[in-house]
Amino acid sequence: KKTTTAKKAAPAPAAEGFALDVSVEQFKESIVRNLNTTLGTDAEKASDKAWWGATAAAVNELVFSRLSQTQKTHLNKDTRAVHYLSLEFLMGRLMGNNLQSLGLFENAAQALKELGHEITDLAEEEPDMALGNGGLGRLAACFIDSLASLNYPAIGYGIHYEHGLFRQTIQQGRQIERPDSWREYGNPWEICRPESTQEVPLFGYVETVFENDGSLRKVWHPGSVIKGVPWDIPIVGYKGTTVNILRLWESRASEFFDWDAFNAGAYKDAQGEQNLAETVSKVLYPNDETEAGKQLRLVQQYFFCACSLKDIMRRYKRAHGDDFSKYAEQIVIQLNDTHPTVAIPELMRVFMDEEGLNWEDAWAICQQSFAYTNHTLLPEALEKWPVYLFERVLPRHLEIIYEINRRFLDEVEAQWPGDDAKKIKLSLIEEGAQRMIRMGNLCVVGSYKVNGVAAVHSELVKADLFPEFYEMWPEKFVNVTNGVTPRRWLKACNPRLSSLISDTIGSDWPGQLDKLVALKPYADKAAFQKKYMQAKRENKLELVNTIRELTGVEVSPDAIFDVLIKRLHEYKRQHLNLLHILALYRRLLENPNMDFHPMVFLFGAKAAPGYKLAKEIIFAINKVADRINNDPRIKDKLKVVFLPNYRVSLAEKLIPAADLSEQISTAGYEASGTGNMKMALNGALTMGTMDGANIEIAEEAGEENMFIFGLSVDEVKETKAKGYNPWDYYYGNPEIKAVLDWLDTDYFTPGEPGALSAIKRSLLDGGDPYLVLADFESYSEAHKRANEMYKDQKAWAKSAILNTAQMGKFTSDRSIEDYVDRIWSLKKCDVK
Ligand code: CBF
Repeated sequence: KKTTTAKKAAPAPAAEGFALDVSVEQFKESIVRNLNTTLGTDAEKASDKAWWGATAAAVNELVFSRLSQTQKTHLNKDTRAVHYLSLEFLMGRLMGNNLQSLGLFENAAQALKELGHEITDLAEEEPDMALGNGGLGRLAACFIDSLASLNYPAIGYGIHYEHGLFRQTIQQGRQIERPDSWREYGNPWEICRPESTQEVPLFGYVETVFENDGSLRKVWHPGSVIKGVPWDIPIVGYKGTTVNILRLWESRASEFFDWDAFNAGAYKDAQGEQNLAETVSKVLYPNDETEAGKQLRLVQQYFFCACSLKDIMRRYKRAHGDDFSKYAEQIVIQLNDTHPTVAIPELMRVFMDEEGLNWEDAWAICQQSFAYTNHTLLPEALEKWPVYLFERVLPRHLEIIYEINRRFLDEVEAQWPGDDAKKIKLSLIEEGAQRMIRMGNLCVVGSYKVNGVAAVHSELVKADLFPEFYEMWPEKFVNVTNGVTPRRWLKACNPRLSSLISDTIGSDWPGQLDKLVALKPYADKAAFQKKYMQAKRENKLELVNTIRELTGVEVSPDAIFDVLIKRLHEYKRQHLNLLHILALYRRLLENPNMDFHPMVFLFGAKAAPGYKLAKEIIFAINKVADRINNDPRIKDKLKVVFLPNYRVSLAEKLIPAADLSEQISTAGYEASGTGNMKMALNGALTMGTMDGANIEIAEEAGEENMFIFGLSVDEVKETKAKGYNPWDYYYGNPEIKAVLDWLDTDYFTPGEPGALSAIKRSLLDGGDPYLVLADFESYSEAHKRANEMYKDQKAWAKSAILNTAQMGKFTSDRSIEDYVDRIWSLKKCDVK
């Protein structure tokens, strides 16, 4: 659906000094030519989609030459490179980003205008590339942007899913999942590379061959082989001349069609084989922070790891032949969470079974090549695979894991002689009725570095998750705090604020975000405050239109826009926000003239399809929203909006318009968060717990420029250790009791009392595992402070500016430099 452009259009960004020398006229010529030669249409009859496609083709004309130049340079210089293995890359749209990186956004916008089109409208034609669930996948996208922008040789490897994260619609308040067919009509940004196709063995059995010299050799006889076809997405570095690639593997049947089976009348069998192979890259698993545990998921993991390692090996051998002594010098493989762990035994298998290396040499190379990023402490996200499943799908890998484990347990014995409890705890195999492989442990054993994603999280990784491993190898554990690319998350998504910043302090900040600190002296200046708040207001006006178009709800730009956008999960506590909204509603019903600045509560969230309570929370938000938005008694002082189908392109509209950024996870549960960084960068004040990167945001922005509430990490632990009883809060706080009891009535679901009771049940009978009730009062107090402060627009503007000014640390460029210093040891490689 198209979004009407704002009443007052955003200023065209200033022409970039580094821009390619492509004039508006040349851009026009290229677009019109591509309409004709690439899209097979012409300016008179072309649809918006065709105009968008022609513009993409015009951009590609500039990008592809840089891509081949980058590849030639990396090959000639034989550079060390990072290979970022991730099951998820949540890319969003690419047009705006690519144009920004080339410095040509302004010329392209002008060219399209002269051809009768608004670039912002055409941008809506581009489907989001939603090949990820949430934070982890979006982080991977920010990282490959920064790697290219900083001229580091890097490749992202992932899966070319036919269907990305499901499209969410809301029907009668409930989430309905629909397939996401992002490339139904093709994708102009990708290039198929059939010449680099790989074959991936699966299933079968392992034969032990006794050689004449008395040695043993293992031969894996796979039961099936599938093909991996690579699709390359060019990743255009900001300002730089580097264009790296994101290589995504698509699965295909190894023989396109089994003609013999077909001719013999076994049409179904032939078809069946092909279906199986093509299912592998069919769909992204929609579980965020929950292990899926299904055979297909394991096959996906192995498929993309095996293809990627073969690709890495092909490139390595081109430069070094069979001399593997330089492998770990040239290659670093970053495991984005445990999802690609199987790459470790796979590389061992390749070295030993295919390249003839002995165990010691192969293991030494592996241990120096892999590094692992942990993104969560949640037990349900820590992957474990049943041994029987592994044995069926990857019999040779299971043998290798057993041998890694045998040798590792010898080290444990050396460290803690005779301590069997330690061995049981640390073993790569969890014993029990169902024997399981612990992928996290395998990652730690097989990697030379392990990092968490925010300071507090990295400490908890050492202290709570892997304490014994930390004792064994303290130097392995490091922190790299996450970051976000300021090109997408400020420059492109918030042109009003970006122009104001560039006009005030110059235009270097997108590549050097710490330059924003130069805004600090302006935080007190009335004239700057006015312009800053004006930009925010215009962004809010634009969002008002979007909200109306998407939901029909009318909201006022004068209200405080309170934004909670992230995956739906109990630990993220969307229900804490909801209970507080109910409390505000009650207070307003009791006293409609209460001193209260009007608020609009905005939610965006997808729930994993099988996560029942998360879906009930979405339902409850929508039902409460219906009632509140249509209640004339509260005189529009409160509005609640659930925006359907939350995704990157919707985030780009919400973030610039946010006043308050809700970051309200139970302390100790959100590893880092990155939405918190994006919103603070765009001048929203954080309403947050001392969790994940909120802690570092507070260090940078100043606690006085945020609304901090709730139990700290240690207090959460203490509360739980003492024996937390949510009923104490229910009986101890009449407001909590009233709002929870309200959910049992039919006030929000006429004729259906109890339709929203699931939340109350989980909080009381379910023990409130995420301490929602314990934090309620402090959350409510923090909101009172925020509401009060908003009335003083100058004070608010000052804090908002200070947030923007002090977010320099949270650029993903800094994260990448930290990875380079602490883990990757890469050298920049200039591309002429
Ligand atoms: O590190 C990136 C993000 O990853 C998660 O989304 C994840 O999938 N485990 C975490 O939940 C976030 O805290 C983190 O920012």
